Amino acid sequence: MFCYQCEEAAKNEGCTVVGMCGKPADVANLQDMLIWSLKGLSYWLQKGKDIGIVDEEKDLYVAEGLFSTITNANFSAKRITEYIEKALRFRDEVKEEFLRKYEEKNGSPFSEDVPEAATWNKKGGTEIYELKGSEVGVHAKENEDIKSLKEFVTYGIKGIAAYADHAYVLNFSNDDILNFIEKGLTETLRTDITVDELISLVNETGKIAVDVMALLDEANTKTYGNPEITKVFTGTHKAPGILISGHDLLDLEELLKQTEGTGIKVYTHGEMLPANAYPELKKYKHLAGNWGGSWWRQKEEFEDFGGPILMTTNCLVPPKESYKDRVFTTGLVGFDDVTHIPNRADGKPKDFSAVIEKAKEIGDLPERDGKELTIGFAHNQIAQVTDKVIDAIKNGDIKKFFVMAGCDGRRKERDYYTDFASQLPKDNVILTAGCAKYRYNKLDLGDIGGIPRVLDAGQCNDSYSLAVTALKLKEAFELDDINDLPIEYNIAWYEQKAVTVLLALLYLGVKGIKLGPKLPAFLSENVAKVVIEKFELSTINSVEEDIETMTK
Ligand code: FSO
Ligand code: SF4
Repeated sequence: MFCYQCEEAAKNEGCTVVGMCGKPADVANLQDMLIWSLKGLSYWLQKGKDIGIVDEEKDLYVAEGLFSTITNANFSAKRITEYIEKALRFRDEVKEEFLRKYEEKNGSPFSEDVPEAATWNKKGGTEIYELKGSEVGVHAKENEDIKSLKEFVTYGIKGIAAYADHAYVLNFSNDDILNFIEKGLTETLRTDITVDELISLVNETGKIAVDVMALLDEANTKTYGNPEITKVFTGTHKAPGILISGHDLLDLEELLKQTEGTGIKVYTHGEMLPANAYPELKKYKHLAGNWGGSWWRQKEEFEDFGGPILMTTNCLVPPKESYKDRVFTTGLVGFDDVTHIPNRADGKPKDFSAVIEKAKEIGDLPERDGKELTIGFAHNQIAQVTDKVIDAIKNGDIKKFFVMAGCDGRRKERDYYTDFASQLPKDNVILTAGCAKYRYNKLDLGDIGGIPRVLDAGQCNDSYSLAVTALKLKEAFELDDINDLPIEYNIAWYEQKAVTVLLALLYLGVKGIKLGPKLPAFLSENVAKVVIEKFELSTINSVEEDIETMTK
């Protein structure tokens, strides 16, 4: 195996024996094989589109397959093998249809050279797939910079795929986005692609990243209303309870409907916290609050919670035996020997009765207190106080905004973000989104004239909200350049959705971003140099140094 897609890559080079995330070598190789198979499928889907063949089910499958390879989503060799087989089956179906129609149309058979991923066909199951995956994965022989740029695009596309899938389940889709996913993947199969072509593909990935976050924002707000300022309880009540984690709001809504009137309370964990601010979700009174912090604390927090836990998307840590029987996965999440709730079928909701039964069987959770969190500062809510914000900036009450969006992670060096937030002079406001917030959202950082000093816009995709806020301020101050605003960016990354968010910000022209705790291992020296120079990107130093330079 070789994997360097996340911030935890061993020695900041890559995991080679087992993932620091717990991903075993066989699963890593199978995921590489799945990505390669999806590239082959994309190749034929793109060819098909050229002659008018459209297959929405297969378009969406490319996104779903990619989503399953995001860090901490799926650790099951069995499930990934099934996904590979489906990808290969879909690939061959679309290929046959294309070849037939092409010949009908042109009077002669299709005769272009095709990449190996589009034709490879060796029966034999998991072992053969693992072997092939180890050949076609990241360490395949290729120029370092080309490889780096191809992976940069692929990881950005993985995040796009995840966000597109979230929007799709809420019935919001955009063909251009799904088309770009396939185009981008197909481009990475080219052996003659140049560095310049790949750099423009990276840029285009950033554009589509903005589009997909806008689509998901529309999907979430049209389905569940605009988030509103909400105070969230962080303890537990004396009643049976279910903890739900991940990013999928539809799973939460269906769980809330199925638990209504049962006496069971539902609590959010990690990236599900922002759900508490949506009117159409908070109307369920048994959506009782949030338990715990960000994903990496789950071993202790799931243990302590006591009730069943439903994982709807990535950010699963291999569960401990002590609570494994209380963990349920759904969607693209997978772990062997953990109960999986199947997908919706025939237009019916998912059936969460197994989770509900578990909560009843366990019975009451203890009554526990917890600090209240204030959330819900998405762009619509901030727009309502724009005048107040502008006045506060003009009269010097607010000196700067610090966008501290992104991910949290388990390494000690991330204490930097807690220290940065607590030492930041009191005339600065933090704008956050994603699970990075758990490093400072329980600190008492106060407010500036009623504006809290930590404004939480939501999940990592709601970084879009922060970009909208920045663009609105740019307009209000009649500025030509977004970089002239009193906004600094100190972003933390962990996995591929954060790569997508970063690409979106770069596409929007944001310069001078600090990315930490360190730069991605997948950026080769030359590629890192280009990104650093072109976008004035840098990584973090000491808290004191960074506060001094950034508050100037
Ligand atoms: Fe965090 Fe995990 Fe949302 Fe990521 S929960 S680390 S960027 O998946 O997706 O923010
Ligand atoms: Fe290593 Fe991250 Fe890949 Fe897991 S996802 S194997 S921690 S680089």
